[in-house]
Amino acid sequence: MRVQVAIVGGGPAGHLLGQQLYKAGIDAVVLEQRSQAYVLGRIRAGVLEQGTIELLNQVGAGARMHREGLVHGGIELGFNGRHHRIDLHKLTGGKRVMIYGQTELTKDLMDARAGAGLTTVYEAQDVTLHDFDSDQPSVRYTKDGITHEVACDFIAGCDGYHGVSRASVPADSLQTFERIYPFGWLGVLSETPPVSDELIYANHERGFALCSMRSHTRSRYYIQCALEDKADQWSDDAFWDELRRRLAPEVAEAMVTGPSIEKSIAPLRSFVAEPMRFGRLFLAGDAAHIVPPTGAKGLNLAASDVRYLAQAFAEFYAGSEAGINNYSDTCLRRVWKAVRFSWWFTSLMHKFPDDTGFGPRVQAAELDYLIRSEAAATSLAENYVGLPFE
Ligand code: FAS
Ligand code: PHB
Repeated sequence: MRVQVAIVGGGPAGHLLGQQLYKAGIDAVVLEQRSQAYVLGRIRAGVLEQGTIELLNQVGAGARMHREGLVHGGIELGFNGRHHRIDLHKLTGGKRVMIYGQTELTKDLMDARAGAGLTTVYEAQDVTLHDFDSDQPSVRYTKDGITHEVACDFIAGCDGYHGVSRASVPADSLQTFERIYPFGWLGVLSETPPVSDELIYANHERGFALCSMRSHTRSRYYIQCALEDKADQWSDDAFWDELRRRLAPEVAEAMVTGPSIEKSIAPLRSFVAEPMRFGRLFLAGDAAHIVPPTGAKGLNLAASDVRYLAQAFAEFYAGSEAGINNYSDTCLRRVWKAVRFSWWFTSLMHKFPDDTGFGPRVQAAELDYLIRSEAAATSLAENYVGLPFE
């Protein structure tokens, strides 16, 4: 097989890149190690920035998002037994975010790709990358016991944190930066009406809690948990009790509980690999960076990476190498701002095990500053809705 771009990884980054390239008349193949059902079974992100929404519109995969997604103009900060609304819409001159599950977004992109008759190879095993330091790179994979080779002009490494793409780069060509947080998030999905119209981020002495949703009938809740916790150690009742302990009384009182339809623990880390380009190999999304989900940036950063990458490939085929040469620096300027915001919001809202009285006092001061200063609230708001693209 020969294509212009071989995309490794069929998550949101891979499929969003694939759809943009299709619209630009650039042929590509998506190679995904898991089955389509497995990819769609992973419950992950829920908040889309304006820029991500616009990309889905541009590639013709936004119709169901606009029908079923929930547009939010604010978030709530909970602390000291009360909630305070941050008016995102007012503070950012009219911007909002969309609540629409990553699973749904990925399904819409997969359906759009299949509808256009484009090739995604699911259950592509033993993917290996070759000669990306030359102008004739290739990718090999095994499917049903047969080894296939894809000759291409470019390889897009959209295969996430544990993927093969970043792992294929010689260690001395890569610099990584990491911060591991001493806690995780225990997440529950339930067919229960959300407790609030908007998301509630709660700072509590027992730990962080987040009230989110997927629709008017399906809720997504998280509580900070110990790194050594296992999801199956937490009964549904234990989860609901702990969640309610961390919320204002009137919210806890109003909480509709029910059986969990998904329960999982995600570790929290900040991670950046630099640069994001190695010859004809370009990293995008979680393959290049990871942020703690507090700031709802992971999925949106993947979208902004592939927005720049699709533009860069289109410019290359139109005769300019400026886009591919600037890709890594352009992405990293935006990535580090999102890494900073996610680190700041995580540091503000979580209980740190080794914290003496100093840490919680500084958190309390920052929260008090946020609800009293329009400048402080504006900084949170403009980062949360997504900073402008360069
Ligand atoms: P993904 O990891 O989504 O996709 C990579 C794809 O590549 C996967 O389908 C994988 O199977 C495939 N792959 C891996 N290795 C391969 C190989 N060798 N060959 C072929 N294919 C390969 N973000 C938020 O904003 N909010 C959240 O609440 C949130 N929760 C998260 C919870 C968890 C457990 C995780 C892991 C991430 C979470 N994220 C969250 C971040 C998440 O949404 C990512 O940012 C988003 O999935 C990034 O998309 P991709 O870069 O496409 O990576
Ligand atoms: C979610 O709904 O999964 C979600 C929302 C906001 C976040 C993280 C996760 O910051």
